Amino acid sequence: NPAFQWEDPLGFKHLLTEEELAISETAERYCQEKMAPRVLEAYRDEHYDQRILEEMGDLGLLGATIQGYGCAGVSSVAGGLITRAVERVDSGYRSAMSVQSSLVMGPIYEFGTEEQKEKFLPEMAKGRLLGAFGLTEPNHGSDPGSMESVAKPHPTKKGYYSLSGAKTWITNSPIADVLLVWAKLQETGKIRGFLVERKDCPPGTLETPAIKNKNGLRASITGMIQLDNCPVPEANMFPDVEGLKGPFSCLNSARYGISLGVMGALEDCIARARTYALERKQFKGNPLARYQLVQKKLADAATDVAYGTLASIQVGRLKDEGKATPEMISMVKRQNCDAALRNARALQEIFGGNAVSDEYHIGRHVANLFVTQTYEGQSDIHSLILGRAITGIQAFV
Ligand code: TGC
Ligand code: FAD
Repeated sequence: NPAFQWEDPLGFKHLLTEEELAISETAERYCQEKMAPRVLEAYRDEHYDQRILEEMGDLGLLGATIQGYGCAGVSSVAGGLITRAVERVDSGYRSAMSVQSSLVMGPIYEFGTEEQKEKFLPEMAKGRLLGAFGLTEPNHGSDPGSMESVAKPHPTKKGYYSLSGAKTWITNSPIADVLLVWAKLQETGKIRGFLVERKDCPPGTLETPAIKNKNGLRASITGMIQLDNCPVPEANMFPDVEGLKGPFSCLNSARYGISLGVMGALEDCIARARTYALERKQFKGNPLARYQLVQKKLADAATDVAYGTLASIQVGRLKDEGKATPEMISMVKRQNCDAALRNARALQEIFGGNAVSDEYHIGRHVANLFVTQTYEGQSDIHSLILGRAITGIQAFV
């Protein structure tokens, strides 16, 4: 007789292949043994240990869905299981990895020239070159189509563009070696992607100041990208893709990864809240877990994890068959991020005053999950993407 597993209530593991199970186990083991012991200090100090990316590279966890160029070539579901394992420890660690894998390696693989792929992908897969993705600007977040960053032919350097503009809230930017910057070509007004290599930028043309004192995602580094007539060789522009579908195609993979990642964070909240509720006693020596209101919080969260995980597995399978639409990805990104934040906030109550101590970890997850609901399309923006698809009416403007 099968027994109910509270860690996997609807048995999603039965849907995984042997290879996906093995990848998930490798990622979980690494994350719990090597990442988890670092996270408290990293979060307190707002410090990202760059060796993490190299360690992940050694295990083949970076750009894992890419075929060739030193990458593992696994399924989208396996890629999502990696983000789930990383985000079980911390959303900031997952963020640093998602940007590297989905938002920089992904577009180089999808849109880059053969030279760009060979130059960047193998080193990025090893975690020796770090990437950042610059789309959001100080005046344009949800509406990146209105961006002001501009690229024009360089006035003195033949074969170069000159990039000017500012990007903000950019994960990894202060420490990135290669910054994928989306800017409008002055001559056409169309958005194009440029690979800006920090080592080649003359002094004063590229600045990447950190945004300090964040109250979420403190274990990842976030900053700005400021470009002042920065020369970038034409060979570093993606040759063919133009318009918003360039950056948005990469976002499809990253948003998919987040949909499973946040399930990992919520699973960690459930496990910690369950342990706490079983140990903490109030009113005549009863454990908190004895009380119905506490049990409902755990039941709600376990149900949302089970449903959210199954939905993401389904979308991942369709993605690999070329049958997933961007709206499906909006649906699982929005639903799982909202559910993770809502349930994490409810589970936080179980810890009473101890929730305020970072050593119980739940407050860190809650602060992080607010960010996951905001970046890569805030949840209300995904509602409008879905509403447009349902009604045929555009409600953004
Ligand atoms: P819209 O008219 O909808 O689309 C313009 C063109 O883009 C195409 N497109 C897509 N293509 C592929 N996949 C998608 N998901 C796509 N969404 C749109 C579309 O087909 C069209 O192509 P074409 O050929 O007809 O020109 O454009 P809009 O300006 O009306 O867009 C509105 C909206 C709200 C959908 C869009 O702007 C949006 O999604 N806003 C949210 C912004 C966002 O997600 N920013 C993410 C920044 S990166 C980030 O947060 C990284 S955090 C990483 C981490 O740390 O983990
Ligand atoms: P706004 O666009 O100003 O929106 C504010 C609020 O208004 C939101 O709730 C939004 O839903 C709502 N709103 C906006 N327009 C509408 C509308 N038409 N109808 C209804 N409601 C609306 N960006 C990158 O490019 N690269 C990165 O690596 C990256 N990393 C990030 C890391 C962190 C820690 C954070 C916090 C953000 C990061 N971002 C990154 C930026 C992120 O994508 C944006 O913050 C996000 O897209 C929202 O943009 P905004 O902050 O400008 O909010």
